[in-house]
Amino acid sequence: MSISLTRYLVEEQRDKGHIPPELRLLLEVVARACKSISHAVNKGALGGVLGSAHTENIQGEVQKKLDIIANDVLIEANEWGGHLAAMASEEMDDIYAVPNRYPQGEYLLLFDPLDGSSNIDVNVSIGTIFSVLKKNSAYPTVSKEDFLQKGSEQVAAGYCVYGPQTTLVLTVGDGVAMFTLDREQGSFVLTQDHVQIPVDTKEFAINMSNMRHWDAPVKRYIDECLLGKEGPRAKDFNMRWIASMVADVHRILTRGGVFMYPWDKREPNKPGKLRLMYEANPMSWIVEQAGGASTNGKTRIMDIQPKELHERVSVILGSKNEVDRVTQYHTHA
Ligand code: P6P
Repeated sequence: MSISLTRYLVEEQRDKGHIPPELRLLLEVVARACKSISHAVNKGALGGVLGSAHTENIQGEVQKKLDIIANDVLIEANEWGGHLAAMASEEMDDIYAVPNRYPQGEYLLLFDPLDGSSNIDVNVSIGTIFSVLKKNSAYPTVSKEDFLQKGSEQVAAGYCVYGPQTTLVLTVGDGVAMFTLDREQGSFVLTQDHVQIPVDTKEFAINMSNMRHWDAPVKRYIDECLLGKEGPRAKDFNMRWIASMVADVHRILTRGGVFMYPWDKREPNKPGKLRLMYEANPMSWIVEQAGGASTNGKTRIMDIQPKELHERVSVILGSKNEVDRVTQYHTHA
């Protein structure tokens, strides 16, 4: 008997009391939006959705057509439901307050609507990452400051990877569950519950072309991996880099590994490339809920107090013993 996402969320709400009805309904809407995005992604060239939109986002990155389509799908699916006060997106400079014509809710939804978009045109897995916070202030209006909460304040986090399968991965604080899209039924079906990341691994994910720019602790860790059996680790390592965080993290959730996008000397005043609020925080909660760890090399990512909505962070996440080792190289250099 297969368990649908709806049934999983009803049981998390009704039987376990982990989430209130409003949050359950919000997550169902987000999942439906991911289904629509998956449909658009799967059309590819046939849907005229590939290529550049010839616009830039706040990150100064050229937006792909599908970046904007995915963003619009999430906004339009979520703005009328009455669950949200506002949304924030990698693709929008400022927050998007729910229009006055709709009821205001108590939740804040943050997302990277289509992460890994450099892979869209070459048919490599991409994904949507989302994070849910509660609007704590009692003021009727909502501001950017309402979003600036630590990752430890999240009430739900997830991603949807658009690959050979479309798989939604979710945590509401009761472990990590994976749901695969059954295209015939049009529904997400539970395919793995209580996901656990092996604490040890022989696989690392990093963009090796940046090696000459790395800080010493990162260089030490990767050099030791490359020395393999002959080196201090006394085992050979494998390397993967999909350049799509969602796909790399999904592999790590499935078979272990360590993912690293560390600070480097190319832009020394930037703490890293990845964004804290809607990439690192949701992925960190998922990884920790699956028994893994996630730091910026020195600090638990979910303990970082955000100062800006689009701030970046250095990310080391995955198999606990490897993340602990990389962190130790930074803190006990
Ligand atoms: P690079 C995608 O653009 C992204 O934000 C992450 O999904 C991915 O891990 C990283 O950037 C890839 O960066 O520098 O290797 O292209």
